[in-house]
Amino acid sequence: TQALAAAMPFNATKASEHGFDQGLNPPPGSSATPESNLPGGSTLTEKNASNKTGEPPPPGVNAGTRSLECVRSDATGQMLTTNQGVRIADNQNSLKLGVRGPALLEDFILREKITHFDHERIPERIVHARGSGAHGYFESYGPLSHLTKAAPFKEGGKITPVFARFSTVAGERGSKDTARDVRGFAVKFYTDEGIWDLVGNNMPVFFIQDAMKFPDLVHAVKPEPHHAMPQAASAHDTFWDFVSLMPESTHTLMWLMSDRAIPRSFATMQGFGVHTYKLVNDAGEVSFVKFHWEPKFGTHSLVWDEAVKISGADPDYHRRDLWERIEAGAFPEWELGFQVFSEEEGAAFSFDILDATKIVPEELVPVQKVGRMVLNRNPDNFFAETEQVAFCVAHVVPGIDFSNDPLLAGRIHSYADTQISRLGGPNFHEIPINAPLAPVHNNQRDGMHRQSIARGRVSYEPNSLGGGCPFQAGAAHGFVTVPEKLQAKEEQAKVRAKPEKFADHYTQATLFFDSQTPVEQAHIAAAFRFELSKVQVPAIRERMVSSLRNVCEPLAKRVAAGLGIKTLPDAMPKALEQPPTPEVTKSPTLSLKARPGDGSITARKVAILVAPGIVGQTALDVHAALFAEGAVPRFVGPHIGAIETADGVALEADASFENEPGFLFDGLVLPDGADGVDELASLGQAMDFVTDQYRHAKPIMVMGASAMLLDQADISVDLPNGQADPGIVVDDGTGTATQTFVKALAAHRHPERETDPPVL
Ligand code: HDE
Repeated sequence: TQALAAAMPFNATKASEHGFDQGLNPPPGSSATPESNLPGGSTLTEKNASNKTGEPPPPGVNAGTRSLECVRSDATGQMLTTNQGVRIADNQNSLKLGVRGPALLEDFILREKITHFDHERIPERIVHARGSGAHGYFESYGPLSHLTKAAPFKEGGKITPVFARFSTVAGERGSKDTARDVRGFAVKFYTDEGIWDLVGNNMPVFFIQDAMKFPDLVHAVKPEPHHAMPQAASAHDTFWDFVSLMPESTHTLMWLMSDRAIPRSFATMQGFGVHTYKLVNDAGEVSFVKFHWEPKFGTHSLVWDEAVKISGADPDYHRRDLWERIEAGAFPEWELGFQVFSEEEGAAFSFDILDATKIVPEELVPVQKVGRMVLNRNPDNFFAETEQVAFCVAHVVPGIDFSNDPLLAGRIHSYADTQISRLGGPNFHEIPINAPLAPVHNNQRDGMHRQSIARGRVSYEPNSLGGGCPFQAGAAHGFVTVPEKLQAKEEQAKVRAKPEKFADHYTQATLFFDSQTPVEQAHIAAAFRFELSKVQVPAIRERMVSSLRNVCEPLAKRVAAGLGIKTLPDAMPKALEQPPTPEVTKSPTLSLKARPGDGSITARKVAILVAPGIVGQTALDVHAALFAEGAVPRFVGPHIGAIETADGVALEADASFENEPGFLFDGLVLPDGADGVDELASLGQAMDFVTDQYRHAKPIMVMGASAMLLDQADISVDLPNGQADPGIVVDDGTGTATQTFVKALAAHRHPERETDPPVL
């Protein structure tokens, strides 16, 4: 190589022009090579020492944040400068001709500051504008080489850094977190072989079957164009007009009206890839796969009344929860599951695996757990990381490939395209949060905001001037699209049409409804009633009821009764009168009851009510016991700060009835001490606290004198059927109450007592 170099007429200081190894890197010390571009820079051995604290990292490895190190800035102890690095002497006054004179155009410091400010917003995402993200890692359980050659699954224990973002869909960037909506569940894997984005939702099905309908769906659900209302809500005419005319959306509507649409937190949601994807192994063998994320802490939801109240008291409820869990070290965690089936198996199913409005029931194809994801680091800067992260369905790595799902096809196009206007050009992959850890070399050049400085004069391929570099990786190393057998000749015509099984719009909607518990079914009926009652055009309400008659007659009747529709409209004509017989007619795993999680109370928020005159010691004891179990107990009183206790024990209220009302907590402890309890009983806000906890079916622990608070709130410790309410734990002094309460908290909610909504 040296000899060849010497023989060629080229500038010796630019050896890279000729692609010689030695020339690819600058001479030692002449510049810093970004660590992420070093060969082997993607082997993930580095400890994630926190730049914020300098402390060793929490358990887990997170090399994904490493490439962000070179762009993190910290102003501690630094002087203020312009963007050009010129120190600013006075940041209070613009430059004027005399103290009372006109401001001068010459003031480059003022103009730079204001100009930058004028442009500091970027367009929000068209959908999923409201969201929150965090860093973490994915750990593979075992080698999956028989299924896929994808880098994250190469060996057991393999760690791949990730960045995950959760979102609502319809609301704008500043809208509330607890809207009734689908939640986005997007994960960026910084794999050794490039970026893999798994851009999913917290529901396994979607409203439409073909990308052609996506702009219509989004226009229908977004605020209506004439008056820009309602914000972050599907309860309006245009949404229900559209979906009632699109029976393929019925299955997803059942999910949207279910408790899944009002999650308790991002950490307690399932996630789904939705589409069928392909896995490819080294031998080129293909399996079909559905991706599932299963939360360690269970799948839990809010009730509607609670969600409505929370949206007023804390619109950042989910964002705050995610942030606080991670800061507290109660790291959100999910297991990744694969449902794997062959092409032949898929072809034999009663539904089409290319139809995103269908699930593959777990009873038909079990979910195998292949690894876990832990989110263990909050971003340093929301804009730089969470806002600028760009997920793209087209980002796949060798070992993963697309199916022919027509909805997926549109997505493969849309995501990179939308970033061009949202992030200002085609170089968004260079923004640090989006940059792969794997090295990037190609002949793409220039464009707005280009960061990398491509060396040499070659930007084309084939070339000889660059020694042929960068060269094709070939099938052994590069991404190869799975070859697919051509269809039978008669199916090869170019058509705008759908396969026949796509026309079965109701079988799985019925499967979902029939698999829910009676309480969950009541919530679904109530949600339809609420949403449709907001629709002003009666014909739309009736059309929806006529469609529901194809799902479940009693559901249709219940919704109709809730809307004051006396005579049921005729059932909507079906596109497919005789759909294939489904493999399963009940799938218990679709109910939240089947997804309790690990039984822990990690990160559950518990309010311990306090007021002057309560017994301090027992309150502190419960606090300590709950804290030891991983919960987040808070003393909540008439005001924050010191509270005088009956036994003289020092106690500080963390929150007040007005700054953290009852519905923000997962459980409630009522204290002992007659004077304190009298005080609580006299306060409307304290009694609302108790009533909301009961009404929302949350656990309540009652100590000593507090029993009278239940009486005053007209709360029975028994259920209507006479059995003891398992969610109300009365401390009988035997010392077991706290443990019983912990179990009641782990169950999350006690719907046995629920009369809200009333059963029709
Ligand atoms: Fe998206 N979707 N989508 N989507 N989607 C976007 O991309 C789109 C669909 C999902 O946290 C946009 O960067 C089309 C299904 C998530 O940044 C946009 C179609 C699923 C996120 C877009 C769909 C999703 C998006 C807006 C039908 C679940 C947020 C901003 C053909 C599997 C990612 C952006 C984040 C975001 C297009 C349907 C999930 C406009 C065309 C189905 C989680 O490109």
